[in-house]
Amino acid sequence: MTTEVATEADEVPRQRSLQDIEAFLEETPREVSTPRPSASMVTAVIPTLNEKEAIGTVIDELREEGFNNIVVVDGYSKDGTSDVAQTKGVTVLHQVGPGKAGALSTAARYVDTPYMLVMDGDGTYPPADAHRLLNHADHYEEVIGARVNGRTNIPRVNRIGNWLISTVFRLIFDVPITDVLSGMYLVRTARVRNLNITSTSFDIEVEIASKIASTRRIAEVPINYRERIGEQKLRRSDGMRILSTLFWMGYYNNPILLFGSLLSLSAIPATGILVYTLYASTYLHVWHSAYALFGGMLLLFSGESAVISLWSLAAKRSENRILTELRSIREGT
Ligand SMILES: Nc1nc2c(ncn2[C@@H]2O[C@H](COP(=O)(O)OP(=O)(O)OP(=O)(O)O)[C@@H](O)[C@H]2O)c(=O)[nH]1
Ligand SMILES: [Mg+2]
Repeated sequence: MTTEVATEADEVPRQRSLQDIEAFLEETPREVSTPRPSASMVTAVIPTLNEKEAIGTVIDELREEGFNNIVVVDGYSKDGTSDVAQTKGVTVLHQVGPGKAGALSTAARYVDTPYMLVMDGDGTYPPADAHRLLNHADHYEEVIGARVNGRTNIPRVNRIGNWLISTVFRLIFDVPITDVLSGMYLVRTARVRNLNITSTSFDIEVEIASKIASTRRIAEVPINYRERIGEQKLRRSDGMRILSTLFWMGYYNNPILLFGSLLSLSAIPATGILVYTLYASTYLHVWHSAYALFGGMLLLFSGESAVISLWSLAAKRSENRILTELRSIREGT
């Protein structure tokens, strides 16, 4: 007799909503009443790629704030970053798997505290602000530090890209997150370990947040952002990769919304065809009945697609409200 074994691939988010509801209903009350974690329950995870200039200061500042569990996950830096980190007496790992995503997957397998505080090794995120994240750790699986003060330290192109991605993220997942690409966030280690991460680069933040957003246990608090020390590692091509990951996460979360929105874009060629037909009829005195029919049908089709995508958005939001309501009943709030 053969026994069917469910593989990780079987659990890809196709049935995510049902799984989330089941997971939610199975949550133990013990988890709900977890007190604010102390710094000893947190491991600061710092992914680094050639951050020799800043890493020493980042480690010192973390210790000053009481974070003594520190893991630097190095991406095989050539500038001696790992040597500097080792001299500071912290754990240094060398990542398995590509990009920043590989570094965080490696950390999740290693870390043995309940929480991971992820932050860049470039001196931009003040460790003092990490306490703000900890204050909310009992209610959420992920708390993001939203870069509210010092936004001018984010390069202009990144600021625009970040705004665009966060706006689309909010629309798809219906959670109040304004800085989904922030490099500083507190997350439950077990949750990251079980996420079945598929990102390979800077898209890791969007992947973690998307997967956690479906459980409604994600929040953000304002933090400060400082000038970067050393050279930026994020490239333009990373922006495209982040968008593509967001596209797939959106597809798994609400495919009707995604395809409905894309199909409703057919309103653009439809309008073009109809405007031309009108122009030809008025000024050239030629009537293109086939164009008029095709343009009209395309416009009708895009209108229907828009209605369907709005309907699916409303349905998803109702589902989210029910989940939130169930949670507050469970927590007695
Ligand atoms: N281990 C590892 N770390 C990486 C890799 N790529 C980037 N990092 C680190 O990830 C962190 C974020 O990279 P940054 O270049 O700061 O990217 P960013 O924060 O989006 O861009 P900035 O606005 O310039 O800070 C930094 O600490 C990098 O050193 C990688 O491939 N492996
Ligand atoms: Mg950075």
